[in-house]
Amino acid sequence: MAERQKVTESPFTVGTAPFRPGDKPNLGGVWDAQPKDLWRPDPEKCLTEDTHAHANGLIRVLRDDHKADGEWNPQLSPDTLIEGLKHMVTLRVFDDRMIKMQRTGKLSFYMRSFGEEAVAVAQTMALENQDWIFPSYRQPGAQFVRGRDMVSMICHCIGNTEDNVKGRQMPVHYTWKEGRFISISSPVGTQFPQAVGVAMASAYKGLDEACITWLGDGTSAQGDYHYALNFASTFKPPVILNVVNNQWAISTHKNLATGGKNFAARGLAYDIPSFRVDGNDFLALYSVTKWARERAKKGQGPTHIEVYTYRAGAHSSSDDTSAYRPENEFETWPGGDPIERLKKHLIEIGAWSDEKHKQLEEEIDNEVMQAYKKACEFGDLASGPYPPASTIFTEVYEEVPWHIQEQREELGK
Ligand SMILES: Cc1ncc(C[n+]2csc(CCOP(=O)(O)OP(=O)(O)O)c2C)c(N)n1
Ligand SMILES: [Mg+2]
Repeated sequence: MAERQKVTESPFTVGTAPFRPGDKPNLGGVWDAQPKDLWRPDPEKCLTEDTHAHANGLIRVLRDDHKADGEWNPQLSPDTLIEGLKHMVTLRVFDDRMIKMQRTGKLSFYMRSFGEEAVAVAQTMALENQDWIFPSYRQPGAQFVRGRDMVSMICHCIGNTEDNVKGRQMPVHYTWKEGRFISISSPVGTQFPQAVGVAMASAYKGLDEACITWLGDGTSAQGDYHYALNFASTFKPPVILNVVNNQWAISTHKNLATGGKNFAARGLAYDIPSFRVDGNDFLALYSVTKWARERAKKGQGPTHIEVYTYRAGAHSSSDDTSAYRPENEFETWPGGDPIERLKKHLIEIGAWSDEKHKQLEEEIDNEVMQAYKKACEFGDLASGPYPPASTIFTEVYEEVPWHIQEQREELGK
C-alpha cells in the first residue's frame, strides 16, 4: 500500500500578521493618498461604478500639514469642529478612567475605543436625530453626541440599581432607547441585518429615517455581513453600512478575515456604492457619512464604507496584546491619532490652542470623576446594591410562559 503523502507545507494560504512580538513594526510612512485625489460624486445620481476609485483609494480631507483640502472638505464651522473634539476627548478620558476602575476591581470588564474615537463621533454628528444607531461595542461615542448622561452610562457598566438594563448585559454593551441607540449584542455582527431590516421598515412607512451600523474587520468574515449586504443590495433601503477595519480582531490579524486587498471593494460586487475612508480623519468621516445620509434621503438606498483605522489599545480588559503584536505597534500607525489630528487642524485655523486643550482634558476628567461618584451612590460592584434577582424574569415576555412562571415562584421560595 502506498504511503500516505506527507503534507509539509500548507495546501492553502493562511494569512498572518506582518509583525509579531519582537519585530520592529513598520506600518508605512505617510499614506500616498491625498485629499485632492478623489472627487465627490453627486449623491443623487451616483452609480456603484462611479465609486470604484473611492473603494480602492482612500478619502482624506486633512492633509499631512493639518490643513483641510479637496472636494470632500465638509466646510464645518470651528464651533462644530470643537464640539466634535470635545466628544472625542470625553470618550478617551471616560475610557481611561473606566479601565482604571476595572483594574482596581470596580468594574468587571471594559472595552476602550482608543485610537478610534473619530468613528462614532464624526459619523453620528453627520446624521439626523431621528436616525437609528446599530452599534458594535466600539461605538459608545455616539451616545455622547446624542447627549446621554454619563452617570447613566457608568451605572450600566457597574450593573447597579440604576443600570437601565438591570444587569442583563455585559458592561459596555449599552442600550439607550431615548437616543435610538440599539442594544449592543455580544454575538458580533447581529446588528448588520437588523439595521437593514429597520431601514426597510422606515422606507416602507415613508419616514425620513436612516439606519447606521458598524462591524469590525473580523466580524465582516461572518455570514451576517453578507446577508445584510445582499438584502441592502436587493431592496435598497436607507442604510449606512460600515466595516471598521482596525487591523485586528482580538489576536487575529485582518489578513485572516479577507483575501482581498481591502474591505470597501467587497460592496461593489453587491452593487452598493462603496468608499474607503481615513478613519482617523474626523472631517473625512463626517463628510462621507453626510454624503451617504443625503443619498438615503433622496431614496437612493445604501452606502458601504470601510473605515480604515487602527485599534491602538487592547481588545478589552481581558486581552494582552504583547502575546501577538509588537509593543507600541500603534505608534507606527501612519494614520496618527484622530484627536491630535483634529486638534492640530483647529490650531492651524486659529480656533484652538494647547492650553485650551489641556484645560478641556482637565474639565472632562473632573466631570467623569464626579459622574463616577454619583453612579456609585446607586451601588458599586463590590458591595451592591444590584438589581433584584426577580428582574431576570421581567420585561422579556408580555405573557410569562408557565415554565418560566414556575421558575419565578421557585426563586421566590
Ligand atoms: C459570533 C461571535 N463570535 C465570536 C465572538 C468573540 N469575539 C468577540 S469580539 C471578537 C473580535 C471582533 O473583531 P472585529 O470584528 O475586528 O472588531 P473589533 O474588536 O476589532 O472592533 C470576537 C472573535 C463573539 N462575541 N461573537
Ligand atoms: Mg477589528
